[in-house]
Amino acid sequence: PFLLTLLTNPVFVNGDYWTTFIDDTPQLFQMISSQNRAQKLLHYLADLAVNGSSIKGQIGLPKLKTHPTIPRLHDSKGEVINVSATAPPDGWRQVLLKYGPEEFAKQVRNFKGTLIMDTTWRDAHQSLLATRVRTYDLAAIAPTTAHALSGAFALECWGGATFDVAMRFLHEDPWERLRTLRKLVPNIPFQMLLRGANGVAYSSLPDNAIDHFVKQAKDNGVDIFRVFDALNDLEQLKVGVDAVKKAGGVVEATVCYSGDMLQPGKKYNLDYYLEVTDKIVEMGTHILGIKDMAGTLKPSAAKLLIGSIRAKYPDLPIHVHTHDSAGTAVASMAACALAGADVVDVATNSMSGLTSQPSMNALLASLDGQIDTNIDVKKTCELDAYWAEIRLLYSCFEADLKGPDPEVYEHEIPGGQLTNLLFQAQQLGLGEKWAETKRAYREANYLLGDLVKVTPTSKVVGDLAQFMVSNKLTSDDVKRLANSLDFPDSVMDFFEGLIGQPYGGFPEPLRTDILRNKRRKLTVRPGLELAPFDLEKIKEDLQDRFGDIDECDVASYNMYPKVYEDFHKIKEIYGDLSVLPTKNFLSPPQIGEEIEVTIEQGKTLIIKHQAVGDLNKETGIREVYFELNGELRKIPVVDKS
Ligand code: 3PY
Ligand code: ZN
Repeated sequence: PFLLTLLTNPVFVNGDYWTTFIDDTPQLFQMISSQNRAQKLLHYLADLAVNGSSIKGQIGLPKLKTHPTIPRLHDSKGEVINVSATAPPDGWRQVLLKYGPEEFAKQVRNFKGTLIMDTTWRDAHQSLLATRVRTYDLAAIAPTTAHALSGAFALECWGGATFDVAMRFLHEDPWERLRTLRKLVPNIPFQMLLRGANGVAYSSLPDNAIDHFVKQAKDNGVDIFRVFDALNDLEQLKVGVDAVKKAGGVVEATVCYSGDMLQPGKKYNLDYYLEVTDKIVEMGTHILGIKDMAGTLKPSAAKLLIGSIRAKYPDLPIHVHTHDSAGTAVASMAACALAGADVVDVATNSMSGLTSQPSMNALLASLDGQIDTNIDVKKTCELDAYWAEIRLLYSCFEADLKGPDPEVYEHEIPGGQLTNLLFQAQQLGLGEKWAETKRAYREANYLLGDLVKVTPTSKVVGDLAQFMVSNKLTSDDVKRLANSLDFPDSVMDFFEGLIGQPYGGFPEPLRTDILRNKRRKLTVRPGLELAPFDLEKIKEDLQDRFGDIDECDVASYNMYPKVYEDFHKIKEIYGDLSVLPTKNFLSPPQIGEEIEVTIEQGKTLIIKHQAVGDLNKETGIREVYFELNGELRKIPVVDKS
């Protein structure tokens, strides 16, 4: 009866059950949480069978109707490599573990050639598939990857948007992802993207929360930290850099590249980048990162920029990141390699191009005969077969971008955001909406003083652009009406100084007009105004509320308190959803379909979907029938249709 009460409660029916309902109805919540893991998973599958997927951003069903197959790798003699039973060859991680960050960086610099970092596990799917690739599919290919890419500088696999999205939309624990992958890949360094003083959030946290977060990241498997600040605000950057130094990680302090520096009159020109580089070198970094998040670094600019830094700093390892939005990224990364970059970013072919990183094998082919990349081309092609299937498995999250966007040099929208905005415009019918959004983005950027645009400043520009489109405002309108309009929160935050100080200062009188007397005008970094978190107390509170929690939970909570709480509540209802194969996470089970779920090593559930019962018109409930390891189970589900 309890369950029926729960399932027929209007709050539950309306789908709001993991927010207010559980807080207000603890006894029901406890009852559900006591159910066993298998039963909880059945609830998820039953709900999927009756109501379809509720994963945010999903349109339709995966195009791949099977589970992806793990490709076989062959050694140089053509023999199949048993990747699970054979230890992968030693890689750069062994160098790091043996000699530490300084010597690791030195050896990377001394490598005669250019190394690659594969971004497939982080930025590629963040840019193409709304960051939706799950641990399940990463773990499945990890042993093969450890063999195929054993010569790579690193795998980018964590941080950026993946942290938030894992918990918020995939209902899985990002820390568990890190630990799982780490166990499976002992030989290739792991890299993460850290947003300086923001950690992996959208605004500053107290410094001690950043230190705490980075320490957990290092202890759980991250080796190299690409640290950036969205405004190249060095005070903000330093918070992240210092945290990584304290944790003993490899520091890759990064300058963000924005716009095409070759265009005359640009605010961000060669002198600017050299000045930021000088300050980063002064700050102390093992590696210099150059982050071209919109893909506006043309090959000739790449040659000039990398060549100039190389000439000034012969011993500084340089690692370049780009996106292929304009279609020129292979050429640009080849130019970087030839100009003396030590590492460049690429993605596996099936997850490359468009708003993602350039294709790994296209780059290797471009450099063939000129530059050694330490990579076995044949194995990477074998590995890529998996990602061709994964791309289809996650097709329901893909914006339908068909080719390069030559306007990126004008609007300068970062890769991931370009896909997001396109996706939103597609929902509204694309056409003129998309052209309008891009135009407004460009105008918003200039209104804000021509910003370096990357999370979170890109969100400020995007929000202002959408505000202008929906209120039919031109730039002149915004300036004229600034003291009477209600701007989006992110714009207010930016002008207050909560995201840091922009190069060249804030545009006036716009700042004063927009802030009026509603907000302060910060002149120092926001973290200085924040009281340190009481980490012990937070831990105790979380323990009281959620039971078995650790330092990683504390770090998750610090970054995203509400997302963390919701994640926990969903976990109490459905159990650990990360064990479900993706096909069964996203698409309703078919009658007669058998689903194999390994809930822990050696413990596999065989779930067979039998039937969906008729709708009980009084209660709005349907019974869903499964066979669980041969036993019949009946799950009541509210039909939300
Ligand atoms: C992020 O911060 O998530 C980014 O990918 C920035 O490029
Ligand atoms: Zn990127």
